[in-house]
Amino acid sequence: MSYSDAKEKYAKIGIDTDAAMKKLRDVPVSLHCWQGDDVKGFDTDPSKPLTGGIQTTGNYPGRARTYQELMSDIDKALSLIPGRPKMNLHASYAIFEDGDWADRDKLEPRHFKKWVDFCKERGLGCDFNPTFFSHPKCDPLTLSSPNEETRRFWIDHGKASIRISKYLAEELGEECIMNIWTGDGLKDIPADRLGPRERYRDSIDEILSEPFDFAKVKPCIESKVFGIGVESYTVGSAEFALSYAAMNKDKCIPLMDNGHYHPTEVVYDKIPALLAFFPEIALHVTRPIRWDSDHVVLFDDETREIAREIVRCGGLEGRVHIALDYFDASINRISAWVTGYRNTQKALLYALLQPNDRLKELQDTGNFTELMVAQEELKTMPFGEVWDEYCRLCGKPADGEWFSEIEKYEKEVLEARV
Ligand code: RNT
Ligand code: ZN
Repeated sequence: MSYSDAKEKYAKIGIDTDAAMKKLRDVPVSLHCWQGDDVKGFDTDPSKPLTGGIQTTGNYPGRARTYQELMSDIDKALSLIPGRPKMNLHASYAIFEDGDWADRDKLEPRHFKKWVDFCKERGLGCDFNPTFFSHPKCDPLTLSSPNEETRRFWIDHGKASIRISKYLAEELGEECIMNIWTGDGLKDIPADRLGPRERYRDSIDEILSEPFDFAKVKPCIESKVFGIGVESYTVGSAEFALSYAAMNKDKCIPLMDNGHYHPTEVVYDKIPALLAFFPEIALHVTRPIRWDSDHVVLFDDETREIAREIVRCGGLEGRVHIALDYFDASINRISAWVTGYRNTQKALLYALLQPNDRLKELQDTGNFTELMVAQEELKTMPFGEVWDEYCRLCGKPADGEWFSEIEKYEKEVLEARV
């Protein structure tokens, strides 16, 4: 079957494949820099383990160790992904040269100048994340610490991050989503569950008192259920994060990571629940296996359903900010980036090729028999042809055409990193 045959088949159920592809090409999806180096960053000792309750597993050779290596790997990934990528940086990826090291509370926009140049040369926007983990001042609490000096240090880091996010947004001419996530929590049964949450709330209040234009910088609050080593109590729980965002709608938005809920909870159902109240929400798309394991995103039921809700709820019109968040150190890291990014694009394209108005009408008229038949038949539509055409339109390789590039890069570049 050719693309034109597929196009005709979709046209018969009222779908304009060209329009779907055109729409997807304008949707920003953030590529997370941290898949390239196992979330190590450049500001602390890379031999130290990650903290904050997150974990990378595996030791596949070729991890990027410097900003030059990381940028080169990102370039390789960018050459193999269709769509409209945007960078997503963590504060720990500040670039220090000539002894210009600064601790996290003292970071300045200039430490991200090289990233701005990188993004400008490639026409990319950039999102940002303060880094509240993997640092000697995690006691292990940060913004919720009872130690005032520690808490102050992290508030200052948050404020510095707002200034950096402003710089990124202004320089690159695209809004910067700035996500606040901490791994704050306790390993064992707490004696006080309220105190840390009140301090966390007050700390975010202070961070967001740093002036910024909400049209350019979008602070987010990301919740979590638990982390490794902090199994008994998470300060920034779902109720905490959502309540904070709901009470501060004029200056922040909620962020849902689909690895951060109990295993039978699904983020796709939470998307419309939140959109009934929030003008905008943000997502971290990941693949949790039994826990927040951050496996590479696949073209699986959960990802497809997330994409369907984004599309059906008008999320592509700027209401849902999409970012990837996973880190697998057990396979070629560039392939991990490319596979997850392409699958996210695939899921969005797949969602754009659904006759949503017709399906909704069947639901609203109580025609559940036909709704089931229609939804099932959609699954065998010739989606692959449209996907390949989309890759071609974006000037990127179709399926079956990109993996040899990864193998070549591994041989020529990654294997030399010893
Ligand atoms: C951790 C959160 C958080 C991080 C990144 C590195 O569980 O998902 O978003 O993964 O900030
Ligand atoms: Zn996340």
